[in-house]
Amino acid sequence: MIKQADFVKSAADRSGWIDDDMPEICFVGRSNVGKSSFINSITNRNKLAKVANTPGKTRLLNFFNINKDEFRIVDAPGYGYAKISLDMKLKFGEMMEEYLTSRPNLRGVCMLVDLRHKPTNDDVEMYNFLKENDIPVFIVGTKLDKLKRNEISKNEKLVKQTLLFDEEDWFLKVSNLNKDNIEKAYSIFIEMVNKGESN
Ligand SMILES: Nc1nc2c(ncn2[C@@H]2O[C@H](COP(=O)(O)OP(=O)(O)OP(=O)(O)O)[C@@H](O)[C@H]2O)c(=O)[nH]1
Ligand SMILES: [Mg+2]
Repeated sequence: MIKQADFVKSAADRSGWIDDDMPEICFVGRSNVGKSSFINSITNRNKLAKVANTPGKTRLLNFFNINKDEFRIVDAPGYGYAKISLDMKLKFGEMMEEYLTSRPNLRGVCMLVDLRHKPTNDDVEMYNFLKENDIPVFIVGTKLDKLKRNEISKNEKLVKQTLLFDEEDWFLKVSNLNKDNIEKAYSIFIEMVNKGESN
């Protein structure tokens, strides 16, 4: 269980990263997918990560210390928000690529997708990028509460097929609204942290 979560700092680039050996799990996902809500759900904190009404606002990596030095969560800006400038998009891509390809602390990525819809091209590109770089991925499908009973397994299949989901990765369907399956996330984070360490 996550008993303690503390915001450490924000970083715009490599100069802001923390210089130590603590394992990190980076959270990525399309704007508005429910990333901040999920971070708040798993940490049991209402306002740890801001639940923004304006999508695409965060342009920094935000570092959170979990359970007093067990591991860190790194919250990345949402991607795929149409209204940001091309310049911002390029800066975002550069920042993410630099972090995801050259951060020794990185043990895996927690990637959020909206269970209601087929993953977007941006989602597919992100997952491809992670797999090409041999990064373990934990796919979290959000907004489970919005699905009808008969849509649940159908939509899970569509998400997995569209992403070409790697069966070595992790997959969990959650609702941040009624907290369905939220309690299952922590043990997956720990598995990722431990698996990465033995590599
Ligand atoms: N019904 C339902 N709504 C959700 C769920 N998770 C998030 N939301 C809602 O979706 C909207 C976006 O949630 P955020 O957590 O701000 O999304 P985000 O991915 O952090 O968005 P950005 O920071 O803008 O990229 C908010 O209105 C949330 O209340 C969920 O599991 N179920
Ligand atoms: Mg957010």
